[in-house]
Amino acid sequence: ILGLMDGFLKNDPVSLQKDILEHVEYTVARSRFSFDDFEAYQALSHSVRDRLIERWHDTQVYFKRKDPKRLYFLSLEFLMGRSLSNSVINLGIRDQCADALSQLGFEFEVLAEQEGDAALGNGGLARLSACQMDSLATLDYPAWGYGLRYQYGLFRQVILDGFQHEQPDYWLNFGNPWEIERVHVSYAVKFYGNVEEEILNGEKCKVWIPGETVEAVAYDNPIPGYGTRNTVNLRLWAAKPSGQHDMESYNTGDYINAVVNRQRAETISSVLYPDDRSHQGKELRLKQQYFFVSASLQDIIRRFKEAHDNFDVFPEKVALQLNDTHPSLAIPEVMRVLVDEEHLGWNRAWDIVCKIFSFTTHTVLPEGLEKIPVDLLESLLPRHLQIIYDINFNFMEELKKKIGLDYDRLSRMSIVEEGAVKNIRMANLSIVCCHTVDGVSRVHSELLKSRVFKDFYELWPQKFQYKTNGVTQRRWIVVSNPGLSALISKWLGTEAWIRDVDLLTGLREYAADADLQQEWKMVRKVNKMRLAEYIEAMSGVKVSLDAMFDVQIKRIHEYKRQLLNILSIIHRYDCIKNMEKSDRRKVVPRVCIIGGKAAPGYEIAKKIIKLCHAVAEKINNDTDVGDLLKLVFIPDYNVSVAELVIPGADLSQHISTAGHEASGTGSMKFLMNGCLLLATADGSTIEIIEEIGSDNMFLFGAKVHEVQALREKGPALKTPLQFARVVKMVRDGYFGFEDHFKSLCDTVEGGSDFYLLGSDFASYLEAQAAADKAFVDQEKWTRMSILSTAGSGRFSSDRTMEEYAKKTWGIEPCKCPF
Ligand code: 26M
Repeated sequence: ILGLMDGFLKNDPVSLQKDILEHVEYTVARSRFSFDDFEAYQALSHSVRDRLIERWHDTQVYFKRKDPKRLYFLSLEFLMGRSLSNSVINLGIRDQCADALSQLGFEFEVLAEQEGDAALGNGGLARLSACQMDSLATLDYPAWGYGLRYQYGLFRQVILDGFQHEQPDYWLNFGNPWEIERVHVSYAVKFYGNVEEEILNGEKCKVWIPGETVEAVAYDNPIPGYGTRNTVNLRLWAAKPSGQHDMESYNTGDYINAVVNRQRAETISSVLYPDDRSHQGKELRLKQQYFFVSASLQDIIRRFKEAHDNFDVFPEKVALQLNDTHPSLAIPEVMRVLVDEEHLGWNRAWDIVCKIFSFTTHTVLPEGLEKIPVDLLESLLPRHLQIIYDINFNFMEELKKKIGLDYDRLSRMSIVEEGAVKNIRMANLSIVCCHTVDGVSRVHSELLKSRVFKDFYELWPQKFQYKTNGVTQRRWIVVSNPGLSALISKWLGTEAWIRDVDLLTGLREYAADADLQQEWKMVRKVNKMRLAEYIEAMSGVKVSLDAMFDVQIKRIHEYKRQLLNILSIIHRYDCIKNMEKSDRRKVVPRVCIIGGKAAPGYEIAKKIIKLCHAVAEKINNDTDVGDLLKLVFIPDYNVSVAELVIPGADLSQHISTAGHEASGTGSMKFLMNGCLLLATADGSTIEIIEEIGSDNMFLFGAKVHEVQALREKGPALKTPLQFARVVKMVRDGYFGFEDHFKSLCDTVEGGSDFYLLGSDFASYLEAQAAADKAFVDQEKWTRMSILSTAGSGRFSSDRTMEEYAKKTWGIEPCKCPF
């Protein structure tokens, strides 16, 4: 072992500098005497990559030797953001890198800014996967992530004249040092064709004769743990033309067309679907799902077979986690492989399937549940459709024995939805076949049990669990807020909280300490300055550092109620305008910051973005109001923008209509950074209240159990006068574009108001006033801020992953010893 250790790359600044210069010359192919920031970033990244590869390799060899039960985390989306800062911090070489660079005349921070985001996902679900990978690595779990290597990530949002436009995110343009292409790890994935019956050893069996083959090539992304050598793998698949592709056309002499058709295979992994709510039953999306599932399972089964020759131990070695229903074709695929290819027989295969799969759902809304049209599945994956029918037949028979011929209930629970278009209900398939169905917060799980999946809960109560989401404090404090990170370590007298986040509670005893308060305010002020500079650069708006920075950043959705926020900003503006000049001194200055992308086909969400710009235009140019109120929209919100904005926020808003946000994870990032929350009692906020107390945040609005009754009241509901007034201002064209905003106003007036903006408005304004009042008392505010960070430990993804490992996956840490 000592001999091997000698071979390791060294991490002192001199060795790092030597490596960086070598990469400048041999990898980037520039002169070591002259290279720019981007080239320096590339060379540095390659030096870090080398170190990642070493650890990755050792970890994988060790896993192979120990052969523990492994977790395979299947997700169509991972929002990794940037990798450089995160990697050097987890490797423990941040300061050494900075030293090495400064002697070369470069600044680490500046180089880190050169990196573009890896945005292979939409929002909450995708960033959650990324946080969980960081925790799995840090906690030494023998885990693998599997996903798709989209060539185009989530679209770039460009704002022209206040309207959102989408531009392609061709993120691989300048190469990606964080991935390792594995040309030799590739699998054939098949589509289309038909199913034939064969007699094998006197028994009838089904054979799928596919019509098209595409090759899946592996790209490995090492994920380093913090304070451990363990480095796990995130394997993403790219589609490449297969050797067997369309030989027919070659033979008929149409060479050019054959090559062109071959190239078309790559479209499968070309683009991420930018919708995070509707499922439109598109063939390409289904192809993506199966492509990724098939390649991952071939890889997993190959690895298993290298060490074992009996599938009965498969459940002792493999746990498969489905991140929502998107990868749920894995279920019929495992059945197909075990029955048709491994010839285990249906019952033995089914027994295995029931032991290996678990499933987490990330939505509350029944319309968010994924369905696949039977026609589509039949043509693309004919054998899988048969298998799903067989699973459903067995399930229906079993169910009839238990509940009798209750046809309503049988048809609600069926995996197959009958109707004008026949659909496969992917959630029902997942619940039937998984041993555990997890929600992402306590209240989410209650809603699943009492509404969305009530029938299933009554049948299998033991399957339904929840693991409240969490985020990684490595990225969301240490990487994004180094000032606060150092301050926390100083006052706790240790950096151990970076691995053991519950230690943050130790800050509670100093919450009122004048020295900590002073230092805490300083750190926050520096973060606000950085944010203010960014705002000015992006929007030209100058903001005052004395104002309260009030932030709402997340995907734009009606249920997340950005419109409620904008309407209350209009109200605030209107109040200031109508105030006596002398009273204006009492107004707490605010900078309202909104950011987020709307799905390209989501018209109402796009109108909300336009309204935000129209209102901002009016307010920001009103010299009468000046610094008392500003509104800025931050374009192209993504992970790296979040890393800048969150540490600089005083107040953040999480104001979904109660019962609609399954969990919410943005709130946890703000909480860790000492930002106060203004929120409804929804999703994980309910659990945050338990940790930090309701008097350390600003709560408002209807509760989950009140929403139904309020909706039923409908038009009879009294909405406050102020609400009608601000909506009328929009309708009457006070901000221009009245024709454009009419349909937007109609969503909250005239008896519709499905998301209850009107009925929550008065209580929202009260919460806003309470926030203003608290902000005036900076000592009190700072204490609340410290207590927020101190109470954030429970919302670490370390805790979530430990719960999954113990309760759902049955895996144990496997720590690489050197
Ligand atoms: C499905 C089919 C086709 C195209 C896109 C999709 C799709 C992609 C992402 C559907 C939903 C998607 O994400 C849903 C999501 O992000 N849910 C959020 O998950 C978070 C993590 O659990 C929660 O905190 C949020 O409350 C929840 O909205």
